[in-house]
Amino acid sequence: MPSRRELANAIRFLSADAVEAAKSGHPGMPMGMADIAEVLWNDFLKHSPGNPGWANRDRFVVSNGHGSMLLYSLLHLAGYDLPIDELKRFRQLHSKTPGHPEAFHTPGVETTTGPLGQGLANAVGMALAEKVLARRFNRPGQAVVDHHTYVFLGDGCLMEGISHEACSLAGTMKLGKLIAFWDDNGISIDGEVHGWFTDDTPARFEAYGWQVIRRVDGHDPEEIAQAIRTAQAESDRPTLICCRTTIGFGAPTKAGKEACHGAPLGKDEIAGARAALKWPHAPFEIPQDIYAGWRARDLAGAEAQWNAMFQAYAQANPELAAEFERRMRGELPADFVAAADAYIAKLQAEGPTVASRKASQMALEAFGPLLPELIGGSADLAGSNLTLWKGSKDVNAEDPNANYVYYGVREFGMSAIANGLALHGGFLPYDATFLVFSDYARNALRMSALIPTRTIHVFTHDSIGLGEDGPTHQPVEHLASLRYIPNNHVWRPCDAVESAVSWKAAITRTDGPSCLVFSRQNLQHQPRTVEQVADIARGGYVLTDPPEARFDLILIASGSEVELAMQAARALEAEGTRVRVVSMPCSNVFDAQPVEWREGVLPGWCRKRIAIEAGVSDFWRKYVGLDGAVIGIDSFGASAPADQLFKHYGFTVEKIVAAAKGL
Ligand SMILES: Cc1ncc(C[n+]2csc(CCOP(=O)(O)OP(=O)(O)O)c2C)c(N)n1
Ligand SMILES: [Mg+2]
Repeated sequence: MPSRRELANAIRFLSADAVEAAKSGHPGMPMGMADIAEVLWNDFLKHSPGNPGWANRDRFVVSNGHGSMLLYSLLHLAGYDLPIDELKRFRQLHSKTPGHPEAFHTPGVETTTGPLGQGLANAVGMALAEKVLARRFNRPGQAVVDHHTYVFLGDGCLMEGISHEACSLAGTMKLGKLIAFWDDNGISIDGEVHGWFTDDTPARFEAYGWQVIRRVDGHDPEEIAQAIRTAQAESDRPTLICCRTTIGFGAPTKAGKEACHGAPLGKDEIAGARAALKWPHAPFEIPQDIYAGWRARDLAGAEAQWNAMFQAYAQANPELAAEFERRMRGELPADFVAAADAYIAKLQAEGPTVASRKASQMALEAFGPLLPELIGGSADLAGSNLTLWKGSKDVNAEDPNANYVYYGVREFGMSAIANGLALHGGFLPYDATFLVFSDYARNALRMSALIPTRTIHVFTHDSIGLGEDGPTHQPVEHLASLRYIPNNHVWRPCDAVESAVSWKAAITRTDGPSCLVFSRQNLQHQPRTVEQVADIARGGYVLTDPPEARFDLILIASGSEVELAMQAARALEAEGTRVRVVSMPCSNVFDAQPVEWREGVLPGWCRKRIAIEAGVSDFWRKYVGLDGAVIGIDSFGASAPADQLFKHYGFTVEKIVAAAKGL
């Protein structure tokens, strides 16, 4: 039987040799954290290499994602479907081993990491998911949901502000099954961290309400194992294990130095490490006894035990078991779509004139009772975002149906935690803040689209229409910039009906996130035929046409500007101009429609077009072309009542009529 050090050295050399072959990558972290990973994976981690989607597996996140080769080595050695050839193709096009770990790309990778600190926040979301799901589904003697969330992190993750947001909340929420390993190696890219990172990290985490295990030798398997046992014994507080390590452990001249953080070691240095660590094997050659050592534990037994338990559980609680499986598969209840459509039809008939943020809350009231997987929250703006509905229950309360997180003022942490909730499975998360503060959450929004996760980001106070709070609170460039994130769907509905449709679209979407953008002020209901109600889901559709077949001009608008476009259309009609009005609640979805649809809505022969949106004008050029005009805002807003602001910035019937005449 190989020694623990030999098992860990397999990680070290797979990592260093893969980086060498790729001529790029990060050998230092995998060589430094190899001993910790070896103990965690071989003695503690509950997982199923042949069944990476096993619902009750421990979650393992590498938040310092530059150490991706550590994870790929672990997955390979433990027997996941990641052959050695994929490690040889580290960082190459279409390999299973991209530069940083990518979820849904490599079996066993739980989340996409690389942007430092965010994996840690995802892990907080996963631990929260475990806790809330356990309360809902576990029965005495049948802990269907009962696993840990382990996360590796580096100095960089701790320097990032998001680590404060996420870890502060994790302490408050008492996520006792979250266990974090700090790679305390004193090094980041620019060198020894004492010039830029001198926090008392253990004291900081104690202040958050965490259990902190100090001064663990990250190269001593016994100390590591003892720390993990102590961490597991704590049920209320998350645990931070502070592991002193040497970056690039084993490299003769580069160990302990930033030189091995993010560059190949080089031929001589690797040869020196082979000699120092007594690893005589050629690159990518792993002796059978090393593989055997990595696969010695009876993992299948634990999974079989769980399966047997789940079977008994399902017999005793068939509905609960079916519901658990449905939620973990991420499938909606069978009756959801029909119920949503009935609600939307009813709204169209009733025609309420409300703020779209209010319409959003109405949609939550209608859809929430149908969706136990819905888990909401807001960054301390519940009363403004209108994210609470009658069924909302604080996750901190001991309620089996808890479904609401008071995130506090932590936008970035919130959205990254929501992504973690989605990744864990069993939940459909929505989060919320003012649209202008989407910037604070920005990279987590990008990550929802990239991973991708089904996360719903609610943003209210969508324009100068929020009024007196002024330019700091008035988004201008945000709508366009969110639309530019690939795979992101940004909905800005014009009334209660479009609001409900955008909620339905976000809920039924399976391959990415949606941003739902709502107004503070009331928005007038728009009349529609049954067909037009169905058209909303296309992202852009004809809201009104002149009685004659032909029209002279197209007005395109979103959100609060749609009613203005309708008023302008009537004024233009009175003067003899025949106008089509296009409502464009989601340009991302519209752009993905077949050309026939897009051409049907915006026919090429009609070059007289005006787009109207209280945001930057450039975005709309692609729809109006050089012959058209855009009425937008290309400066910051101002503090004043909303109706005065709309006038001041030219959102008036007169301005639109004048623009039409100028085409
Ligand atoms: C948000 C973010 N900023 C910057 C980077 C670039 N970056 C990658 S690793 C790193 C240094 C991290 O230091 P540490 O976590 O101590 O890693 P170690 O060198 O110890 O492996 C930086 C700045 C990044 N990946 N993400
Ligand atoms: Mg470091």
